Amino acid sequence: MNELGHIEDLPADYREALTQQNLVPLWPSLRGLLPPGKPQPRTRAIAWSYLALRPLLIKAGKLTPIEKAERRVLVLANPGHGLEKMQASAAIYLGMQLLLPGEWAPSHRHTPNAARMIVEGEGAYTTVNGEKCPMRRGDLILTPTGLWHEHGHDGDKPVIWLDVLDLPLVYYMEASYHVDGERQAIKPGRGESTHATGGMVPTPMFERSGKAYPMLRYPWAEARAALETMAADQPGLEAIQLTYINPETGSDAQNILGFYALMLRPGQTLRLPVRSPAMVFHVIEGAAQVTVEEQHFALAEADTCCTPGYSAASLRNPSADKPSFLFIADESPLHRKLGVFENRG
Ligand code: 1HN
Repeated sequence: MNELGHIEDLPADYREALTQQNLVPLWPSLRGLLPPGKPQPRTRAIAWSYLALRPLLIKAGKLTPIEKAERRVLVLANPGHGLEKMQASAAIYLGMQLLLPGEWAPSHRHTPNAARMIVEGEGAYTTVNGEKCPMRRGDLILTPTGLWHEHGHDGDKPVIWLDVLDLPLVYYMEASYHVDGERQAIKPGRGESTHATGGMVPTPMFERSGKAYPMLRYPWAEARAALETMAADQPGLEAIQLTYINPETGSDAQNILGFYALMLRPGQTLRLPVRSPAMVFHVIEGAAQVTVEEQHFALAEADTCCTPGYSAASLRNPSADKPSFLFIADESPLHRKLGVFENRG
């Protein structure tokens, strides 16, 4: 039942005749294409230590001037895909980017969607379509598909952030390209201050903004406060989680990847449902032990890990007295739109 013919079962001259006509027999590959019961992901559960990568990123700052690099990034590559593929999962790219005081990463726009989770430092900012977004630890800043973006740094210490892009998917679709631009003029107006009031959106002259991406910066101070309120309000609640959304539509903040903030109470263990999308966990504050099937990862602050889809994972906060806070990215908006999303409980 599980064994179909091998390519070698076919006569060599027949195989050669097929190749000559650009034809391939399906049956020797059918079980690999459609494995029984569940996919066999290339994506491996893997963790990247911030303590280990930070000196290498700082060294990149000495080895390569920003003018030569344009974006100075060490990619968090999943060996299951091959490091050269530079992907964390089928659809997720992760990179740690360094900007030094006074540096400038010039303006461009591209088809893949990007989001940044700020890990370290003060004084840097990203300008997205003219909107100046200060970068502070734990902030989530979106640079959705097609929007101009550039990074600057007025502070006096290195700034480091985690880039999360849907690049592997957009590249696979042969839809990935970029356009270079001029330095952007800063426009007045800050989406996060006008859209961050829960349940309300601006309607100047009774009309909504009509922007596809009205909110570009999600300040950590507000997300953290909302998680703490949720935890205090519902002492029996297990998963203290918020989803980053587009406040105009209530949909996910971006079209392809989903973003979430999660709080673990002191000592809490949270079993996650087995779902089809791959996930990324990044520790904003505190620590987290991630168990995926038989593997264990002890994540410290600023560490990042990813888990393949269809895997059983649980999260534990090892601290007896401090909550921990995680940033999560996943592929669920993509899976839902494609109709392949599954939650197996
Ligand atoms: C990009 O444009 C940025 O703008 C960061 O900071 C990482 C990785 C791949 C392709 C484009 C940025 C990127 C990227």
